[in-house]
Amino acid sequence: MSDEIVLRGVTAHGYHGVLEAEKRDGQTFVVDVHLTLDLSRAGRSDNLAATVNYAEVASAVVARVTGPAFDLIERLAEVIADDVLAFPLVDAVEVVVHKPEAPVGHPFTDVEVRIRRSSGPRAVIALGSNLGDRGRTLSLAVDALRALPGFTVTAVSPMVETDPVGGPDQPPYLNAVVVGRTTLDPTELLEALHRIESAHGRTREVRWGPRTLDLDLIQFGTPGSADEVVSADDSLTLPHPRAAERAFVIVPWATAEPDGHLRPAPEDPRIRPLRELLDGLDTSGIRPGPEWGTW
Ligand code: PH2
Ligand code: MG
Ligand code: MG
Repeated sequence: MSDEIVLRGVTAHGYHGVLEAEKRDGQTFVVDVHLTLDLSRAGRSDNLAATVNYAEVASAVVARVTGPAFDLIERLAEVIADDVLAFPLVDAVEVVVHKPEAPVGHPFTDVEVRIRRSSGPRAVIALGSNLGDRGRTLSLAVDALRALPGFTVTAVSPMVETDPVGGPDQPPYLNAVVVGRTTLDPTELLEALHRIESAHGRTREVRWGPRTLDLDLIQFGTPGSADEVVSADDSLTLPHPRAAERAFVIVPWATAEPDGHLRPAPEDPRIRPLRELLDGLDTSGIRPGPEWGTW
């Protein structure tokens, strides 16, 4: 897949540079952005939601050029690449920052820095809490995921309140699903999830018992594509072997990612649309939860 959107020559005045005069007077910066993403769905549907709005990309670029000053255009290019990769659907980006008025001390026509970054595979994480201040804990967990180096949150579902499934008698859960892109490998991501759980008082005790915070890695990579990780390993089974049967995972996930797909089990050859899984599930134990950001 090699579709691209190319936005060239976005021009704005900024204050990036090592020299004092550059920070004081500023100069013109010109930025080109090449986005790699699958445009076939937008091409078929004629729907802006199926692609990236290049006007929004231009605004993000201008905000960085005119924003807080960096010494290096390498740094400016890097933060622009991060911002662009945070747009849903973007697989990779090339950012070129030109500084045609740079104080080079000799006649020259242009200097540019060109970097290429890829957003890495997709990862789906299910969040649950049924002890303590559940909504606050889930909110803090999403904040921790947003702050996790090597992980970019691309979608967050609404919270749902759910009857407990399995395990001992226990209070109802709040559940949610976060979808992101990551340059971590699955083991590194799982370790990061465990660290976030521990930071919220999670101790690993009764299986399926009550917990302050549960972060489960549901899927890593896109099912059926080269970056999908399928693993029957005991310490990390991918995709999560029970996710397909759990309305408390599929309901919020399908809201966050209406076009999502899941391979129901590592050995299962059939990749199923979430909508189809949803049709076969009993969702009577799922209710709307509180709004995010009430904490
Ligand atoms: N998690 C479990 C066991 N049961 N039930 C609901 N409703 N939500 C959960 O997140 C949940 C559960 C084990 O992780
Ligand atoms: Mg769990
Ligand atoms: Mg767990």
